[in-house]
Amino acid sequence: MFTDKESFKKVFSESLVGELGTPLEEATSADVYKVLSGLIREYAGRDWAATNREYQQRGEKQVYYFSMEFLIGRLLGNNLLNLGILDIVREGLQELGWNLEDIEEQESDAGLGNGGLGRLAACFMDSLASLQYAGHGCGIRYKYGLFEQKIIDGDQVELPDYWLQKGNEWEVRRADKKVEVRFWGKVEAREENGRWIFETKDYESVMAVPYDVPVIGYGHHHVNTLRLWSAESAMLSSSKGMASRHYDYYNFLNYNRSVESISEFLYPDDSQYEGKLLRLKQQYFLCSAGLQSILRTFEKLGLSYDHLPEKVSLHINDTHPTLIIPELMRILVDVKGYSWEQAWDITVRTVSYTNHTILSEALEKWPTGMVRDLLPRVYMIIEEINRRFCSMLHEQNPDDQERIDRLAIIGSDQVRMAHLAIAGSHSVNGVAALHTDILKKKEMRPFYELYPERFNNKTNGITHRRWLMHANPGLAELINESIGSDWITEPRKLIDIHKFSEDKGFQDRLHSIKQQNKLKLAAYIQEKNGVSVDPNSIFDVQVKRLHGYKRQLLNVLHIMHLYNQIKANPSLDRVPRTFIFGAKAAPSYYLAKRIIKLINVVADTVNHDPDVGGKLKVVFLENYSVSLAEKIIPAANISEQISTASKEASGTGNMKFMMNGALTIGTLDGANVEMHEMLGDENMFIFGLKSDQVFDYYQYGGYDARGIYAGDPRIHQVLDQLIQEGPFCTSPREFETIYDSILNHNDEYFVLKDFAPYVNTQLEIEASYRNQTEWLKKSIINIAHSGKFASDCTIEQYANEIWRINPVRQMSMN
Ligand code: 26V
Repeated sequence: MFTDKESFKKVFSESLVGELGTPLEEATSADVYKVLSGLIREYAGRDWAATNREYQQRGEKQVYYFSMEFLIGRLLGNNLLNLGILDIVREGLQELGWNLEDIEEQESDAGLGNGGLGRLAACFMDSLASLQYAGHGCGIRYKYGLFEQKIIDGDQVELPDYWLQKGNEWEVRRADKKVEVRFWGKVEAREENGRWIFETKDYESVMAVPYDVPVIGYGHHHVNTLRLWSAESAMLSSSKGMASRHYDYYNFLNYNRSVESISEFLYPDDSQYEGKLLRLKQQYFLCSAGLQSILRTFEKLGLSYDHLPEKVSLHINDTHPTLIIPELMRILVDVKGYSWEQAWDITVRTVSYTNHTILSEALEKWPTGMVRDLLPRVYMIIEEINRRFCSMLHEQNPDDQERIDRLAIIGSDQVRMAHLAIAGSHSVNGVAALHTDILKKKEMRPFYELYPERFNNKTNGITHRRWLMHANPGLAELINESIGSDWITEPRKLIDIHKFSEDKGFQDRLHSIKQQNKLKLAAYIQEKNGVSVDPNSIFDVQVKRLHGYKRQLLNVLHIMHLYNQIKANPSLDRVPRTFIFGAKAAPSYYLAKRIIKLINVVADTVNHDPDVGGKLKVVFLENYSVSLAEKIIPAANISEQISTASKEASGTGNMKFMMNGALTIGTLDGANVEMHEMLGDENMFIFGLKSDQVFDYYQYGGYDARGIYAGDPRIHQVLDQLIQEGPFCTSPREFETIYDSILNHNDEYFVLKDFAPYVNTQLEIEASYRNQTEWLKKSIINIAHSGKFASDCTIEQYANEIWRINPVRQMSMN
């Protein structure tokens, strides 16, 4: 369509004028965004169709990544980058009087995820396409993404995120591919020719309509599909829909409302499981719709279902899509006539599962009554899976009923989704070495003993295309000039910049790139928060969901302590710091919301106290999101990864900061452990309890938060400041809940235990920052080692070790 700047300008101007019917000069940024993104979608459209044709012709094995969340953010910039036309378009627009960055700002973030799990799915989509794998996403097109956060008087207020308001140029509605999903009803069983037939009567029908989003690979013509399902009333298209005996007009209206609610919003919790019927409906909706469309495609190959595992991999992102297992069993047994044993063999060989958390409160357990009512036939199948699983355990060990009860898939009137996922898949992976180790040795130990060959590790990764090339073009350019551009397709080659770690020229340029990024962020902070921050101060950043185990509180208590020190001695010689936070709290997580308030109160006090004299600034940036992350991370000097050891399964923010040259202060948790193995103590600031120590305290006791409070005057002071009127407390007991969580609930996350080591490590950081040559050397070494955490490497491992697929190099290029 266009191969150079001039042809782009021509095509673009014509489209703009043609679509708007107004002269070029009258177009707004929003107009330009709309026309440009439509044009790019069309531009990629031919490759998309060609890729799909290729898949059909070659019958290559297809991977389907099922996830309730895809936190993809904005697409325009990354699509231009992957198509190789970013420069042409930027320069072309410039000459027409537009700035590409301003145009990109017009796009709403697709915030269809809570945090790490959803963002991982998005990075994986990018890597699958860029490595030319036949891998697709299967998710839900929520009308409302994760809530928009406003900070009002220091408190979080949640607003609906109607991200589709301005339309979505990237998606294509495929009404021709819609499928029916059935809920409720009664199962009737009868025997026919010696076979049991199960038929569900009086069910309620919902139509699932797919919206396809192209996933454009980097540097070639490979385009995969992210298929997002939307729920629609079945009444409009046929007489199906609600069970007919319930029909009347008011019932019809209720039915319509209940159908549309299925894909209405994303559940905004990321670590607190609640047995909500609507959430269960969403999960089955995704599994049933996704599976039907996949099997339709499979059937075109004309093979029997015995071949399914050779042609299809179904991967489930956490337990949320686990119903894919009984649903596939239902289709194979009830519809395709397979025996239970054959169907089970096919299912297990087709499905694989990733675990993302060991937090017990996040483990999904659905009340049996709810599953039985909503999905009667699926529930019968789960019961049968459970019956056979338990009798297998019984055969192995008839005397150990306790073991059977513990491992059972159904127990205490609940369906335990993790147990079902492990029993029904051939691969179970954790997301960082430590996490997988904990799964094997502790959390899932009996399952590991049962199926050792199923367990494996796949350390998370991030796409360097979004998180380095797009977010930090200056740094990408410096790397290109120093070692060439091979790292772009082979990110491990980033290691080649290691040889520049002591190179003055490289260091100086890295420094000036970081400074420019900091200046840009400083301008953003000035605009949004009205706070002026010193670009020469250390930008110390903690951005992630707000949760007790992530310990934003440890960070704030440290800031309060620094403030107290400066107040006591205003001439104290400290390197100026800007503490930057971004975090959404689950709407119902009261303690987390109090911590947001505390950060904002501390910010207010610190930023306005003349005694502090610019040594400290604290900024809470509202509405943390993918696009905001792209602004913040390239500007960071320090990355805060300070979770209670053992609790953060992997973390992926840690990798993004590392790739952008920030140094990490962190605990030995999640993927920090693997970062530390590569970087060593010199290039990473490790502190605090190790996971084994944490487990020991939980198991044997011996931790006494009050003792630490009594023994450390710094801690005593900051905790008292939470409940006494003073610089951080305008009304007494304002932060009593926080205070209580530490002193009256014995500090579940060991904030006080790690406080002193944290303070000391922050002092080391300061000393280190004073020596810029040493600092820049460490920063370069961090970037050099970050290639290991590119999601391309992670996806290669999934492809080789779990899915067993090869890249599909296109035969016909146009
Ligand atoms: C749980 C729930 C429960 C109720 C409603 C919505 C919802 C949504 C998500 C979750 C699961 C949260 C698990 C999760 O996000 N784990 C994170 O996964 C990242 C990617 O593997 C990893 O880097 C983080 O360490 C881990 O916390």
